[in-house]
Amino acid sequence: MRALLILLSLTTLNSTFGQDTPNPQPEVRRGGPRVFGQPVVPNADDVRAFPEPTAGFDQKRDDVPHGKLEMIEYDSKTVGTRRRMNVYTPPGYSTERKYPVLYLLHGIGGEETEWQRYAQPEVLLDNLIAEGKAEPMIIVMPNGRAQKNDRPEGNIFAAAPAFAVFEKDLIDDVIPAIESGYSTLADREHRAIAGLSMGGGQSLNFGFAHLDRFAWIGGFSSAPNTKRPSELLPDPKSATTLKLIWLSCGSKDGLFGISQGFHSYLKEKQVPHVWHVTGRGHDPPEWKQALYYFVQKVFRNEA
Ligand code: FER
Repeated sequence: MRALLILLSLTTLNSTFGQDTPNPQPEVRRGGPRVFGQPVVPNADDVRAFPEPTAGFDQKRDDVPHGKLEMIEYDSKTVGTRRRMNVYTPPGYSTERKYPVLYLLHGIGGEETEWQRYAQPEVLLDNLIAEGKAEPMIIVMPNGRAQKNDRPEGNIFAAAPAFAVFEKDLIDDVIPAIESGYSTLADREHRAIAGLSMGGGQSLNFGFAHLDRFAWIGGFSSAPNTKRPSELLPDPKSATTLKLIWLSCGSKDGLFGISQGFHSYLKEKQVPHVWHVTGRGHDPPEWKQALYYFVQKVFRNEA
């Protein structure tokens, strides 16, 4: 269904965003549009950084403590509306302690419930925290479509500009609301940003533009809203202050070239980063395992 929607939306997409979007748009060829862009040209280092997770990693367990998911509202000065976000607090969450925060962004057809539906971050985190494999953290899943009607309705590609506006909403409205409503460690070393597809592009664009705010950045299967590598990181030396740059993608994903291109740039500039390539496509299981490994690296010194 998602693929169908994307297919149907493609003609409008090219006329609407072809001029403004920095990465190449899917080309329209005789015989129909090339959904999701360029053919994948694999390189020798396009390999897994992490194994397939072991069975049960995503199963809710009765023998571990559970965190909490809650849907909250905040006033968005940027959009001029009250907006919703889904917030995970870890097991035993207490105002006696302060927690690091991961801002986790959805894809072009999603909204604030998408990560919950695709990957159940609350289950992954409860299990990992119980095993001592992830730091107790707050996970904020906002709505990255910063416009008055933020539902994924109609031509979902038409809302692409609102995904760029979300930079302001995130910095001016979302983060302050979280930091006043929850017991957080409010410095860059305790703030991470990651997302899938459109949200991966947002995470790279916003993360690198705000190195003073985020020390951990992850792009999963990042979409063509991602800025070009030299725009993301014009001064590679500035990346030395980052604790983690994570890039992952499935080798069957037609958007692969975007992640691969940024990885090649980072490699050429000798900027340390994680490059995790699976054999998957552009799909929820890809993002679930990416999140599973990403959360094991953030807020830990050995990352
Ligand atoms: C595009 C192809 C895919 C695009 C965005 C996407 C803005 C996003 C996909 C997703 O979020 O799953 O050309 O342009």
